[in-house]
Amino acid sequence: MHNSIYNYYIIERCPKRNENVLSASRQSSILKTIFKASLVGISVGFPVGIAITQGYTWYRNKEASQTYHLQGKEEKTKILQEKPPVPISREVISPVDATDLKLILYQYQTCPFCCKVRTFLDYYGISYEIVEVDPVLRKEISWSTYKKVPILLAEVDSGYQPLNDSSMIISLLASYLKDRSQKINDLVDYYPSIAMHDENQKLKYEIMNKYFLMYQENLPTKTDEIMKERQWRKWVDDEFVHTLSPNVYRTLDEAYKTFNWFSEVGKWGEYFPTWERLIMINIGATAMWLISKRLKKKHNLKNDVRESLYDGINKWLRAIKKRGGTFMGGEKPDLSDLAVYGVLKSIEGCSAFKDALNNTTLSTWYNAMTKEIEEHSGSKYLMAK
Ligand SMILES: N[C@@H](CCC(=O)N[C@@H](CS)C(=O)NCC(=O)O)C(=O)O
Repeated sequence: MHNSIYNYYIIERCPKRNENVLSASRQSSILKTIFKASLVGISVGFPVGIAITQGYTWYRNKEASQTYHLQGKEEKTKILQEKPPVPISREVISPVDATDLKLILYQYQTCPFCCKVRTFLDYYGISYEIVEVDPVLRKEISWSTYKKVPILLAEVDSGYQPLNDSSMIISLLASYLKDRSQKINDLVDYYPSIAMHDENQKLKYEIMNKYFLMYQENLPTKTDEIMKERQWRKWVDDEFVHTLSPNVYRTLDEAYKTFNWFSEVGKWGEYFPTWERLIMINIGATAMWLISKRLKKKHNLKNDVRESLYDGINKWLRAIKKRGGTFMGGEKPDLSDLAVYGVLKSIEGCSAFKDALNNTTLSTWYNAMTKEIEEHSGSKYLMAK
């Protein structure tokens, strides 16, 4: 494991890891299914169970029809006048920060999406403050209508602009770094959050253009490279990240080891009361071991889930080889390199990661990436404003 002066190497998983890869609606439907099954089996008997199930389905359909008219509605993230009164957990100060950005990252240290954002910030040598969110109570983000992490709060002229979703955060900041005449709060308008229904008719908000950089007049010439970068970033979110959970919670023993490692590197002992930490480890490990079996099916992973992990890594490495150069971006990492690295970093202490190093040729690219990030190589490309 790598150490660094900034401590950004700490890799954990989301304590509520199910929510990385499983939509909130899917999760609650799994829990409700378990709950319904217990009701049927344990106490009330088969006919009553069917009645409850039917009633529940009717209720869900009714609920869905009530939200249906919201389809297409845009949710605006408003600028906050005041900084939320939440204590900062720690600061990451970069001596090479060439930007004027003032950022607070609300995160779970172990969440792959949060790791992705930190990887981006660290590569470009941008300083930021961190608020570690309590994954059980989430009171640190009670000021936000968006209930997931990461959330990045950027100080702007008129207050504090919340930015939601890791890929949107990265695209927006990358657009800003390319042309700093653009204002953060203006750039937000290019990434509207639109209401739509998922496969379970549950209302959710989808962020438009989240893999797109806003170039304005300075359109890039190498459009094929831009498109490739975009596709790989989407692959990370849509496919690759889904191979992680079933791999780190493969057996109950592995799930416990993973959660204990999260607790250790995430300093849960410091941030959360003992009872909460024990709940997070015990319930978390057991629940995720169970849920990861469903995730394995949902995302069509191979029977031996390690094979799916290696397949994903090999697909990525083959594409780099085909392109030529050390990174997908050639001689320097692009946003897709940072995305793949970010999510892999989040399993660095798990046996799945060690197995991946032993069974693929990942280490060459991974070590080169670690060096780039620890040296904040991206800061070379940023000029002082
Ligand atoms: N698409 C989002 C996904 C973020 C996400 O699912 N985050 C998880 C943690 S890893 C979360 O906050 N889930 C809600 C919860 O923990 O209550 C992104 O890329 O930022």
